[in-house]
Amino acid sequence: MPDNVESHPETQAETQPELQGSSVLSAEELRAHWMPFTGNRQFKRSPRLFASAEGVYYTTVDGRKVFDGLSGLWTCGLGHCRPEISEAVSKQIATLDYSPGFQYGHPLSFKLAHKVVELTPAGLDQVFFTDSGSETIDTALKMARGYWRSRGMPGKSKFIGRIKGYHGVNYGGIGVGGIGFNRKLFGQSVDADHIPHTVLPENDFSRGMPEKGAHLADELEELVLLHDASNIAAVVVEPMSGTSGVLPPPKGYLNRLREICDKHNILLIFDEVITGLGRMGSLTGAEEFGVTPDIMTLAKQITNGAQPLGAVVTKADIYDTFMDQGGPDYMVEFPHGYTYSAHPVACAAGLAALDVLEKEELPQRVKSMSAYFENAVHQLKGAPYVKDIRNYGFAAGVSLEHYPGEPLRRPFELGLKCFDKGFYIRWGADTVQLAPAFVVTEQQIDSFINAVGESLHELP
Ligand code: PXG
Ligand code: PLP
Repeated sequence: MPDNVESHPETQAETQPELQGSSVLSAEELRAHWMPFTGNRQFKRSPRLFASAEGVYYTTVDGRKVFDGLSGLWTCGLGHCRPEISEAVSKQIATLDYSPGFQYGHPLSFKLAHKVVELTPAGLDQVFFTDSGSETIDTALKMARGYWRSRGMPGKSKFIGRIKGYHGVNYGGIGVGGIGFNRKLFGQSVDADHIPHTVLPENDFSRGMPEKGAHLADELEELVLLHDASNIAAVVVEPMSGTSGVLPPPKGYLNRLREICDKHNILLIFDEVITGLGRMGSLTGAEEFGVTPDIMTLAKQITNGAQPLGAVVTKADIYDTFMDQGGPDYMVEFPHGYTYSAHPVACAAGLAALDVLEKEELPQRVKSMSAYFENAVHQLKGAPYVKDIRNYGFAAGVSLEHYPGEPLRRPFELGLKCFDKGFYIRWGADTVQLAPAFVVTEQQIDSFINAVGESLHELP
C-alpha cells in the first residue's frame, strides 16, 4: 500500500487543502508523474483520480460515480469495459503477446486492415498501422512527401494546414497544426502554411454545418498562388475540428477544398482521429460530408480506447507508387514503422471494437439521436457566459466569455464545477467540449446538460 500523503508533513502545505482523491497516492508518487496536457501544479494539489469504469460512467478512487461526457478522450464511444473487447484482449495477450512487425506478421493485422478498408469510403484501400493519432499524422505526412519524391517531384514538400487545426503533438503534427499554444515553446517544425479557420460570427449558434463560410476554402487558391503547387505536397484538415472547439465544416467547404486539390495535383489528407468511426453519425467524416480524401487518419475509436492504435488509410495509387519505385523486392519500400505497429493485442481490440460498432449499428444510433443531443445542448444558449454553441453528431463545443486577459480560465472553472457534480467534461481554449458515448440514453443526455447548465449558473 503506498504511503498516505498525510504522512509527509513537509509537503502538506503543497498538497492540502483541497485533497479529493489523493488518499491513495503519496506526495512523492504524485510528483513523479509529469502528466500530459495537464496543469500539473493544480492537479497535484487536488487530484482527480478514476479507479474503474463501466458503460458511460467512471468511478473515482473515493467511490464517486462520474458521467463520462467526453467518451474518455473521444475514444470510448461504445461505453467502457465492453466484455467483447476485454475478452479479445485477454485472450490475445495470453496467446501471442507480441509479434515483430518488421519482416514478420500475424493474421490479425491483415484482418483488421481489411475491415478498416471495408468501413472507409471506396478508393481508400491500404492501411498502415501506428500506435496513436500523432504517429498517424506524422506517418501520413511522410507518405505524402515520399509519394511525390517517388514520382520525381521532390519539390512538392510543403504542407498546408488550417488555423485552429489539431494534428497531435509530434513535430510534423504541430507544424501542420494551427494552435499557437501547442507550438510556441518548440521551435522549428515541418515547412507549412495555413488556410484560415472557419469560425465566423454570423454562424454563432449554428446547428450542424454552418450556412456561411464555403468561400474560406478559396483561401487555398491564394496559398497555391503564393507557394506554387509544384512546392505543395498536401493539404491537411480535420473534416470537423474537434480539439479547437467542435467546428463543423461550412456547407460546401470540404467539396471546394477537394476541387482545388484536384485542380493543382495536391494530396488531400483528412485527419479523422476524432471524426472517424461513428461520432459524426456515419462511419467516417468523409462519408458523412460526402468528400473522399487521398489519405485518412484514424485512431482513438478504432479500439474504443482500450489499446493504443492508429491507422493511415490510403488510396491504392499511393501504395502502388511506393511498390513500383521500391527496387528489388527484398528491399523495404517505405522506411518507416514503429516497434508497436500492428501490435497483436491492439489489433485484437480493434477487431472486437469494430465488430461491436457494426453489429450494434452505433453510427446509425448517433445519427438518429443527434437531433435530440443538438436540442439539449442548444438549451444552454442564454445561460451565463455562453458565447457560442456548435454541434455535429455526438459532438458539441460551448464557447464561454473570457475573463479579461484570461481566455482559458472560465472553461477550467466550469469543468471543475461539473466534476464536483459527477460529470466529466473537457475544457480547452475558451471552450468546453461535450461528446457522450454512442450508447448514451436520452435521460443521461438530459441530466448531463442540466448539470452543465446548473454549473454555469453557479460560476462566479
Ligand atoms: N489528430 C486529431 C484530429 C486529433 O483529434 C490527434 C491527431 C492526436 O492523437 P493522439 O492519439 O496522438 O493524442 C488528435 C487527438 C480534446 C483532445 O480534448 C483531443 C485529442 C487528444 C486529447 C484531447 O479535444 N485529439
Ligand atoms: N529510440 C531507440 C534507441 C530505438 O531503438 C527505437 C526503436 O527501436 C526507437 C527510439 C523508436 O521506438 P518505437 O519504434 O517504439 O517508436
